[in-house]
Amino acid sequence: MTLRLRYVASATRHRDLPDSPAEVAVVGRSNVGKSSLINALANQRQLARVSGTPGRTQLINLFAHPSGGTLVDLPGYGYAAVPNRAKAGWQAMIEGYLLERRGLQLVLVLVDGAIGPTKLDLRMLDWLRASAVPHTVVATKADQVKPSKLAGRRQQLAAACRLDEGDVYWVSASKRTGLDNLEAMIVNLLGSPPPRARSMPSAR
Ligand SMILES: Nc1nc2c(ncn2[C@@H]2O[C@H](COP(=O)(O)OP(=O)(O)O)[C@@H](O)[C@H]2O)c(=O)[nH]1
Ligand SMILES: [Mg+2]
Repeated sequence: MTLRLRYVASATRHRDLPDSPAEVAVVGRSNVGKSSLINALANQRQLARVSGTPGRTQLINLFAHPSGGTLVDLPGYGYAAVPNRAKAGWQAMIEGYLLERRGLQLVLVLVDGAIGPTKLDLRMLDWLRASAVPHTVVATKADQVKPSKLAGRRQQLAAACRLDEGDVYWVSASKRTGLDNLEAMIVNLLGSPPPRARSMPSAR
């Protein structure tokens, strides 16, 4: 299967992005494989730029599906060489997007399958839970785990994320494994009718 995506726009602030009726966002630390996964799902080599230099994708990148739904590649977190002031800026950018973006249906939190969740991944998961932002964990680079270790690693990673094993998607962008289930889930969300209602403070 192929997720039909075309690049639409990039922005530093989510308010500058075009509206979306239904959106799925990809987050994770720099180098976890966000761009590679989007390219693999779309079956295009250069749709989302794959960078050997972590931390370079500093923009919110928006891609559109024929349904009208959209997919977003968020800037990666946790790149040590970035100055604190820039880190704070990125955090505000990502948090603003996650809390305020209308039409957001689901956040895919990418975790390196070979390494397991980092402290920052766990912090992101805690924050998403506490903020009641719908999310799912996707373990990347499954090809880097020895087949004999995979069953144990699946258990460990899910437990570390405080999830059931069956709730974690495992994918390899390079070997193109595990993509069909993920794609079916994404298409289901992008094709779905307009956004979940956001609860607003009641006017008095
Ligand atoms: N072995 C392996 N390497 C991968 C996979 N996905 C991404 N990578 C590599 O991980 C590095 C970071 O990938 P990238 O997609 O740019 O990560 P991003 O910073 O999260 O967008 C690149 O060198 C990729 O080639 C995968 O499924 N398997
Ligand atoms: Mg990237």
